[in-house]
Amino acid sequence: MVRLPSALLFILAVSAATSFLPLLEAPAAKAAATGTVRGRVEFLRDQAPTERRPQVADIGMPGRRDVPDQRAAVVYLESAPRGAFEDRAGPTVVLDQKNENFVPHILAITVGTSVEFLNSDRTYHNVFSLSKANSFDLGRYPPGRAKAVRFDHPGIVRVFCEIHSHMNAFILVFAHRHFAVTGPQGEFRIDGVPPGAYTVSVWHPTFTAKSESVRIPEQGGEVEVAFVLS
Ligand SMILES: [Cu+2]
Repeated sequence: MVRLPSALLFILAVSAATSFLPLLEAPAAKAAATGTVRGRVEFLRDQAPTERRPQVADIGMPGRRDVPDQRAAVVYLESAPRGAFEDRAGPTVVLDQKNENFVPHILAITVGTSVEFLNSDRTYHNVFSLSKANSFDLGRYPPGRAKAVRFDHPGIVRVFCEIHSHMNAFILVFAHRHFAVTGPQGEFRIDGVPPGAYTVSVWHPTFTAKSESVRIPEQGGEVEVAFVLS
């Protein structure tokens, strides 16, 4: 028979004893329990030729960055859980203008966020929006300058440039923070969701919106959702 060192025997004895006391650990674990809604957004059909994504081999090649990201979608919870409205910090995010494109093409923010429209081009731009809740017109401004707009109302804000008709972007303004813009592979992740039942929806500029029901269990954990847009 293998002889165990006495120190190891002691550890085994302690762990055996504590395993009969699960109640001691439960409160701490329960207080921190939130869940994650994660998954992927895929597309059933191809989009316009402009959807071509930059490849690693293209880095440094001219013209490639002029293609806006046509695959980006926004995934969000339809109804916000309790506590979702408490942290309106009013941050600032940058929406760049590069090679006569808005970068990113799709931006998702919370109400109270200021968006700085930076001009990184060598030409003038004139950013404006006719959206009902958040209309603005920044006028013409030169390279290197930035002008900011604070978005105080939830909704979808379509953004254009008065000088370059092909320039457009979308800003989704949410009344809560439970949303995510999809990554390069269509992946998304919404963290910090309290236990409960939710409707999770996906929005894309040209594809039909979709919704799924999810439930974050009491003990927290990850829930996976797959969207296929057509
Ligand atoms: Cu422009």
